[in-house]
Amino acid sequence: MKKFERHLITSALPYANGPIHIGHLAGVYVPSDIYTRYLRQKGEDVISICGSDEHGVPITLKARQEGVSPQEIVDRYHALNKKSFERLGIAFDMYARTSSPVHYETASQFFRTLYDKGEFIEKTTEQYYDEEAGQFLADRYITGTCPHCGHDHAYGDQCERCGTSLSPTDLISPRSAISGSKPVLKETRHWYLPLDQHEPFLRKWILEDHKEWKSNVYGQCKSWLDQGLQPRAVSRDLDWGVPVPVEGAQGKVLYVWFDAPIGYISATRELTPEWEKYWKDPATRMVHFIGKDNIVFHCIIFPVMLRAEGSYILPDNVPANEFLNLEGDKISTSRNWAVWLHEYLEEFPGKEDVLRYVLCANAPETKDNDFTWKDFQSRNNNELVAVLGNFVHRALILTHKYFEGKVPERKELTGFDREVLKEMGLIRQRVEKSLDQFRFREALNEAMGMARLGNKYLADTEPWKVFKTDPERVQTILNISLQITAGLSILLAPFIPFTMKRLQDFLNLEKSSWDLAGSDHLLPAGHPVKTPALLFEKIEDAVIEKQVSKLVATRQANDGGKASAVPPVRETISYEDFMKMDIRTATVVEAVRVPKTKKLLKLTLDTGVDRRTVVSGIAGIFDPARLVGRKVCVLANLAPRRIKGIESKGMILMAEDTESHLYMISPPDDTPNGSEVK
Ligand code: B3M
Ligand code: ZN
Repeated sequence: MKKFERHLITSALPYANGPIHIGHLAGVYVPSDIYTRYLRQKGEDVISICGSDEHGVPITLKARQEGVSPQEIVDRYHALNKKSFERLGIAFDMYARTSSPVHYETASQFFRTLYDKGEFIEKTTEQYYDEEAGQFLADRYITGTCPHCGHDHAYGDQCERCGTSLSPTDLISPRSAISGSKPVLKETRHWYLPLDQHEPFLRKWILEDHKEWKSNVYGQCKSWLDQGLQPRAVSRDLDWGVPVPVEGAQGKVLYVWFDAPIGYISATRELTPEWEKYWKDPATRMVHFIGKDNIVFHCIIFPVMLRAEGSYILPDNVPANEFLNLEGDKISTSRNWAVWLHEYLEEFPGKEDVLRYVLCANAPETKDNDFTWKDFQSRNNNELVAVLGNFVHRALILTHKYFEGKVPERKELTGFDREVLKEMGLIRQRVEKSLDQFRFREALNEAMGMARLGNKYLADTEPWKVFKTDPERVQTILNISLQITAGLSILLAPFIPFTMKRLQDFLNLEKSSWDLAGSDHLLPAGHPVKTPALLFEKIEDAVIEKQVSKLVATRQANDGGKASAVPPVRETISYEDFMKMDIRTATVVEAVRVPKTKKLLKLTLDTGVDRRTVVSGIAGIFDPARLVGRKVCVLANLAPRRIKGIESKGMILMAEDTESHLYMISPPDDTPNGSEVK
C-alpha cells in the first residue's frame, strides 16, 4: 500500500425514509466501522463520515404515503438511525444531514463552480408531467413496464428486476406514482454533466490505475465504460432539495445523486475547520464504503464531479458489497421483510456484538448472501460462546485458581510453546493483510483462529491435570494462554468492540494498539487480572423461534394481501386495439447469456415466419440450455429495440405474479410455429 498521511472513510448516506436494517449493516456500515477502528488502533489519522440523505424521491414519496411533510419524515428517521448506529457501536466521527445549512451552502457552491467553469451542458427535453398533480415525474415518481424484461413495476430510473438503468421515456405504458394517471410529455430545461467527455480519463483512472479494486466494482465500472457514457441530468423539477443556484431556475433542485455525495464534504466541514486537508491534500486516502447499487455514483459520477471542480482528491478505493438476503428472500422495506436494527437493539440488549459478528462472518463480500436466524444462533453458540468465550474464561479462571489472579512467570519453553507463540505473530499479520484488502470475513476468521489456537493449546497441555505434579509447567502454560487472550482482545476489537473492551478490563490491559496484538509479552509476570464474567451467553431455541415466527407472520400477511395486490384490470380497449398485437407461437432454437449481464438471455426463435433474435430478462429463472426446444409465445410485431448492442425483435410472453415471480406462457408442444394467438 502507498503511504498516506491520513484517511477519510465515508459510508453511504442512508436515505432518511426508513429505519436501518441488517442489509445496510452487512453491506456498508459494519465493514466501514471495522476498517475505521482498525486504522485508529494502528494510530493512523482517520475520520469516518456519514449522515442522512434527506433529499430525493424516496423521501417525498414516503411523506406522501403517510400524509405528512418530508421534513417530518427526515427528522424522524435521522434521529432514529443516528441513535441506532451509536448503540451498535458504529463510531462515525460525524453523522450529518443533507438538510443542514452547511450542506446547502456546500452543494450550491459546488454546483455554481461547475456552472461557472462551463462544465455543464444545458438541454431542453420533453419529460413526463402529471397534469392531475401539476408536477414533473422524475425517477421513482414514474413507473411502467420495463422494455427489456417486461417487468410491470419498473421505475423511471431503474428496473429492479433486470437491473437495467432506465430513463422515464424508456418505460412502456408509463404511470404516475402520485396519481396513477397517464402522464403527458412537457418541455423542461435542465443541466447535464457530460460524462462522455470524461470517458478517456475514467478509462485510465479506473481500468489502468485501479486494477486492485474489488472485482465486482471493477467489473461494473468496466461494463459502464464499455457501454459508453451519456450526459447525465443533475437537476430535477421538484420542490424538495437544494435549489439550483442559477437565475431562472425556479422550481428546480439539484438531483439527489448530485447533492448526496457532496454530503460527505459538508459533513467533514461540520466536523472540523481543517476539512480541506481531508479533501484536497493528495496525501489523504479516501475510501468509500457502499452497496453495489451505488457503484456507478461513487466510481463514475462523483469522481467526474470532483475532477471537474478541480481542487479535490479522488477516492483511492471503493469497496462495495453485494446484497444480504433474509431467510432466502430479498430484504424489502415495503414488504417489511427485514431485521430492523432498532428492534434488534431492543430485543437483544447487550448483544450488539453478536449482530456485528454474525453480519461480518456472513458478509456479502463477493456474492449475495443469506441471513438466517438459525445461523445467527449457531454462530453465537458454537463460535462466540464455545470457542472465544470458553477459552478466555478458562484462562482467567485457572489463573485465579492457581496463581491468585496474577500472571505467572514464564519458565522453560517447549517446542509446542514456541510454535504457539510464533503462530500468534503470524495470525496478526494475516488478519492485517485481509483487512488491508477489505476482506473482512477472512480477517474475522483469521482472528478467531487465535481463539481456536488458545483452546487447542489448553486442551493439549491440560494444565488442570499437570498442576498436581508440575506447577511450574502450569505457570508457563497460563502465561502463554494469557498472552493469547490479550492478543485476542486487540485483534477482535474492531469487530466486537464492546466485548473486547470488557475483556481488556478483565485483563487490566492498558495498551491496546494494533501492533501489540501479536506480541508474546503483552502481560508481564505479576500483572493482576480480574475474575471474569462470561463474555457471551448461549442463545436458546425459544429466542430464535420467536424471531422466526415474527417473519412467518410477515410472510403470511404479505401472502394474505396477495388477493388484493393483484393489479386491477386496465382501461378497456377495442377489439381492433387487441388485433394490432401479432402474437405467434415459436420454438426456442438457441439460448445464450448476454455477456456481462446477469439477467439477459439472447434467444433465437423459429417463429414459423422467420428466425429472429429476442433479448429477454429471464436468465435469473431459466437455464439457457433448458430453454432450447421450448415452445413460447412471442409478441412478433413489437418495434425492434437495441439492448446491450443486440437488436431484439419482439417480446416473449410471461405471466407475472404479485411478487414478481415469472411464469413462461408455453403453448402445448404440438402447436405449429407461427400459429396466431388470439
Ligand atoms: N442514499 C442511496 C442508498 O441508500 C443513497 C446513498 C447516497 S451516498 C452519497 O442506496
Ligand atoms: Zn427489466
